[in-house]
Amino acid sequence: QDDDSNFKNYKVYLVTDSTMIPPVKTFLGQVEDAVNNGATIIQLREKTLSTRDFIKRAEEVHRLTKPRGIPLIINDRVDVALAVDAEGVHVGQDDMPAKLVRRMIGPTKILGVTCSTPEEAQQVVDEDVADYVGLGTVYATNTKKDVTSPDGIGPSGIKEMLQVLAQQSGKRKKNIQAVAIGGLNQSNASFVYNACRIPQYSISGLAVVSCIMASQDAAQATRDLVQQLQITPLGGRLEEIDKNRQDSCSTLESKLSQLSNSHPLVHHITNNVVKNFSANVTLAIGASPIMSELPQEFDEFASKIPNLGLVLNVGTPNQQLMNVFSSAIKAYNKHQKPIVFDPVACGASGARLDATAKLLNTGFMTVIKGNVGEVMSVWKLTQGYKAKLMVSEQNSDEELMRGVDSVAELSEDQIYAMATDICFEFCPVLVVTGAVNYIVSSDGRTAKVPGGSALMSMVTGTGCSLGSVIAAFVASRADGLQAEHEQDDASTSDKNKHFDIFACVVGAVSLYNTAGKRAAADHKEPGSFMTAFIDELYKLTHSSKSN
Ligand code: 3NM
Ligand code: MG
Repeated sequence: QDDDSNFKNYKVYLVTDSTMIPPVKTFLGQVEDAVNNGATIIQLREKTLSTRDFIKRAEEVHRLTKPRGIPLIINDRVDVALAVDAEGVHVGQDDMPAKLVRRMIGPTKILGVTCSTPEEAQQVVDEDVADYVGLGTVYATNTKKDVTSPDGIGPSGIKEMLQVLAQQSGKRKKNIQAVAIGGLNQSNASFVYNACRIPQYSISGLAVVSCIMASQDAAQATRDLVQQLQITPLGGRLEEIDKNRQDSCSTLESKLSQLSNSHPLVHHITNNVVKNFSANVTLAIGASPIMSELPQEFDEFASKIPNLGLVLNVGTPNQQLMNVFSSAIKAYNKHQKPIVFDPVACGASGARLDATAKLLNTGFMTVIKGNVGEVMSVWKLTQGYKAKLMVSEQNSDEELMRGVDSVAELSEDQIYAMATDICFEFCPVLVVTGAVNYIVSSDGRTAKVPGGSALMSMVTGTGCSLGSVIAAFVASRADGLQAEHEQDDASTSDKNKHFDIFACVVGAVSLYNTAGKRAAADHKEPGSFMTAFIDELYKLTHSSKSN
């Protein structure tokens, strides 16, 4: 019963790639830094080495892993694995069939199989020879070119496969472990690790390539990843939520000084109607706007500009813009810079909802912001994997929505329930805008911020430009989504990046609506309200300065 291989630690799974080592670093140096700083299992993946060089490299890596009790898995090449007596083999769907590999390596070596669909996962369950599966591609990646789903399948796609694995229990000799792979890094690790679970089954770890192998500091990169995987969410189920825990006034004050000290740059890919207004709002709060839809410069922006955030607003969609959105998501994810996603009118048509789903699975969104109608549409996308549950099982969320004929009828509890589902699947922090604004985080925190003024809905752009302010606040953190350990005292338990993002978002929403309220005090018509609103944003963000 106690099969040894089931007790391997898959939590921090490094897959190597010798083609992306930064200059002055060495392949073995990167691997050594990883195994000395928390990597729990190593897969040697070489696509171009000669057999002789592959074996030499495998021996070198094995000398690093074996004394530390870290398993070495060889990708694809059963012969190389046997030659160096590695601890296991990993095969993809085009490689040697798992059954044959098992026959060749014997019963005790570790065997892993890549799966991208529930059908492939089902086959692994039925064959009953693998110890673990690598599930992907979670988010779009440049590391592997020939993946089955280049856009990514997102946590929901992973959960569909977990559903299949969950049905194995009792039928198999040993439980199959699962790791998620594709586009994962320090900025999304804790989110994805916690999002890729269903009540009966959780992933055991994350597999990464570039965020360690291509890092200038592989040791720190590994420690950051380990730290992110230690974050456990507070629970986040509705009944456990303390609905008013966050004090939005004190949050705003501390976040305002962060904002004015950092001069964030907000890159907008937004709709044609609001570009000018969003740029003015961004300037008013002391941040800088940049408008670009040229994918060729996104990577340069994201890699070089500090305190950078992206507003991705799909309000005036077109075919070409979809590619622009995808490129931006990939670049900002790669460099771990924040994205505020605004799914404007995403429920307007089936095509728009499909496009929204595609973007949400292409990469990790730091914050999603929408009105109740948009949030309801995004919520529908979270129900995908549940549709595959057996009919006999109760679907409490369907229960939740039954009887709701219009958005206006949603109760506060229903809004929190939808928001929580979305935060478990698509983003660490969600903002639901309206007469009352709800901010919900995947770690279970929530805040409620009163709306500014009814006049705000009379000025086009006041909805969308909240995205600019949120992006500025989130980007004002010292270094985007990275380097949290440098600002925070290591002794506190609040090392949760999501918490800090949450606080930034609460600050942004508070500022925005306070400005709206102040502007409405003296201006009762939309035109003068609009200019007064910009003035109030300016005053609120510049008054505390001592110049
Ligand atoms: N397999 P990175 S994606 C090796 O989907 C591999 O099966 C994948 O690299 C799959 O962490 C992938 O740099 C590469 O995004 C993942
Ligand atoms: Mg392969």
